[in-house]
Amino acid sequence: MLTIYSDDHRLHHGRCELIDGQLMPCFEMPSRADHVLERIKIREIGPVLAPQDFGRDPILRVHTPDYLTFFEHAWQRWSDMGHTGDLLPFTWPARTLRQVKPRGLLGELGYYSFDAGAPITAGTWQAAYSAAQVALTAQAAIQNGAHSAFALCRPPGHHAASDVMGGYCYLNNAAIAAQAFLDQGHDRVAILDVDYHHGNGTQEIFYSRSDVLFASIHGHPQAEFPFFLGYADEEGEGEGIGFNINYPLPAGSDWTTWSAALEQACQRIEAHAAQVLVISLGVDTFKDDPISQFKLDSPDYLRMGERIARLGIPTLFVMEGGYAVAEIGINAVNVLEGFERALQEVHP
Ligand code: Q9C
Ligand code: ZN
Repeated sequence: MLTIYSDDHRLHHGRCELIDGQLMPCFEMPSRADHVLERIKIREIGPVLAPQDFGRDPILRVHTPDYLTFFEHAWQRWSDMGHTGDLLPFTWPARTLRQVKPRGLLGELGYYSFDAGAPITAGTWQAAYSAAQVALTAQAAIQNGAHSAFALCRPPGHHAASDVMGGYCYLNNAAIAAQAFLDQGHDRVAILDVDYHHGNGTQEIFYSRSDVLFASIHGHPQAEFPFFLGYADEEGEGEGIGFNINYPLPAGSDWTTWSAALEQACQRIEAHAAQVLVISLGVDTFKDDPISQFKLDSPDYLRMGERIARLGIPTLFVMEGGYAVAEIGINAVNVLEGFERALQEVHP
């Protein structure tokens, strides 16, 4: 399987996030991608190529122009004000407040974010832009006939909505790739989000549409980030009714519970007759993940890949979360290896 990877991810390295009343080093760190890349090479998964540059247009198919412009220039504005530390929001237009965009940088940042988990540093725009190009380049490989490809994106994307950042995410790499498939002639795409956290951004982007089926298996939002989206009764709206499907699971869920949801999601994807599949591949479902509460073990990721392969649909894997850095490579690449192994069983 082809992997697309850019060193530009290193340009994004947020300093701190607030945990337990303390500023802790960001869990979403550059070494995550390094470990996945290293494992790709050790296991000889296939070639690793740099992304092409498809420009801003395919990103603008998913994100609003004002959001993109704000994000691109936010660091320069911050640094022009004399700041050197990470740019982080601290006031959001929650209930009781108006959804009106202010003029100053921090007001605009609050308007364009939903939490303080997405720091903007000097290189964040370039890293996120390149991650989107990584996804688009892997998408192009499938469009040109590959059965699968792996977009080793960092920063991740699935919490980013059309004009909102948060949850370590800025540009929704999986959504941008899914939209590119539609724009290049496909009619029915499915996105299966297996990250531990609900893909609230992806859900928002496609919520009123029937061309993209969105299915997500995740920690129940009653008790888990992002808290305010991801319930089972969110089924889509308008044309999109029936094309959004959430599988919220309780803390402590293991492979038995998790794989039952995967089975249901796979059957729904088959019913959609998806021509192409995008996997939002988070491995923060791992038992030793430092910020998550599921109990998947490393061999379970092989089975996950096998089940996905049995759908028989061209599949784009897009890297999302996973914070047990020592095991992130094994777990993510196990999904790819399980996928390829199942294919070899069908076509030896
Ligand atoms: N700072 C992804 O896995 N946790 N995002 C907030 C307090 C946020 C996870 C903890 C978790 C975001 C892509
Ligand atoms: Zn996650």
